[in-house]
Amino acid sequence: MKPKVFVTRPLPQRALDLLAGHCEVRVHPVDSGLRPSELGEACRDSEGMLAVGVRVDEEVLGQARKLRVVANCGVGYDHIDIAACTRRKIVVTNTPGVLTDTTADLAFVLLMAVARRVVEADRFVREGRWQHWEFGMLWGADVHHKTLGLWGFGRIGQAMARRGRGFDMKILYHSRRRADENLERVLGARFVDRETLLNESDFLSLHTPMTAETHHLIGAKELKLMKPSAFLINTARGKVVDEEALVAALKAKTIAGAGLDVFEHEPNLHPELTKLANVVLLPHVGSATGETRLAMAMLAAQNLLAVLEGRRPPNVVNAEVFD
Ligand code: 8YV
Repeated sequence: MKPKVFVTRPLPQRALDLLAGHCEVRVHPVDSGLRPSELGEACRDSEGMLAVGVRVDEEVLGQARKLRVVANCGVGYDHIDIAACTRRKIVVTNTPGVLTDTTADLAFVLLMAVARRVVEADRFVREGRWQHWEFGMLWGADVHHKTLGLWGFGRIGQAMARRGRGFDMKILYHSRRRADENLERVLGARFVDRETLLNESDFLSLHTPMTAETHHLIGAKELKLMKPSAFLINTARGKVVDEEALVAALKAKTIAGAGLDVFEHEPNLHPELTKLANVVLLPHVGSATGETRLAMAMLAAQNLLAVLEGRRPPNVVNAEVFD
C-alpha cells in the first residue's frame, strides 16, 4: 500500500506527479494557510506532509500521529516546531540552495527601488502628476561605490555580496562565524563587528535566519547607529526587526528608507508603514519566480520521498532523528 501524503497548498503539477508515482497524495485545493487544528485533522492518516506556508506546532503534531516527515517548501523553518518533531522522530527537511539567487535578486531589487525611488516615480507617472520635467525631480541616492553591509553571510548573504560587487560597492559583513579567508577574498567582503556594520553601511541588508537570538536584532539602539542617509533592506524574516522602532526611525528620518519583503505580523503591517514614502513594501515574494517555485516544490517532494522510502533526504534540518 502506498503511503499517504498531504500537501498543504496546490503545487506545480510536476512535483505532484513525482509524489503521486510513489504515494497516495491529497492536496489542499486552496492557496491559503490552514489553521493548526485544520492541518492536524487533514494529516490524521498521513505519513508525510509537504508543508507550504503553514504553522506546524504541537497542536498539529498531536493529531497527525502517523507523520514521519514534514518536508518544508522553503529554506526558513521558524514556523515549524523542530524540537517537537524531533521528540516524535519526525524528520524535518527544507529547500536551501535552489532559492539563493532568486532571493538575493529580490533583495537587490528592493535596494535599487528604494534608493532610486522607483515605486514613487511610477506612481507619480501613473497618477498623471508628471506635467513637466524638472531638474530637481525625484532625486534618489546612488548605489554604485557605496557600502553594502550584510548581516548574515550564508548562501543568500554571499549571493548579495556578489551582486554588490557588480555595482562596485564596498562589501562589509557581520555573522556569527567569520567566513574563510579565501571566500572573503573572492567576494571582496570584510568581516566587521556589529557597530562598524551599523555605522558604515549605506545599505544594510539582513540575511540571518529567524532564531531566539535574532529576534529584534535591529531595534531602536541599532537604528540609531545607522547613518541618516542609510537604507535598511529585509528579505529575511520580519521579526528580525523591531517594526515599531523602524517606523519611528523612518518617520524621524534618522535613516533614509527601507525596502521590506517581510514583516513582523504578516500579512498585517504596522499601520504607519503604508503611509511612508521612503519605504518599498512587498508581500514576501523573495523566492517567487516560476523557475524557483518549481525547483522548491521538486526538492521538497524529493526530500519527502527519500524519508518515506527509508533513504536519508538531501536536506535534513533535524539530523538527530537519525542517531
Ligand atoms: C517561501 C521563504 O516563500 O524559503 C523561505 O524561507 O521565506 C520563502 O521562500 C516561504 O517559506 C513559503 O513557502
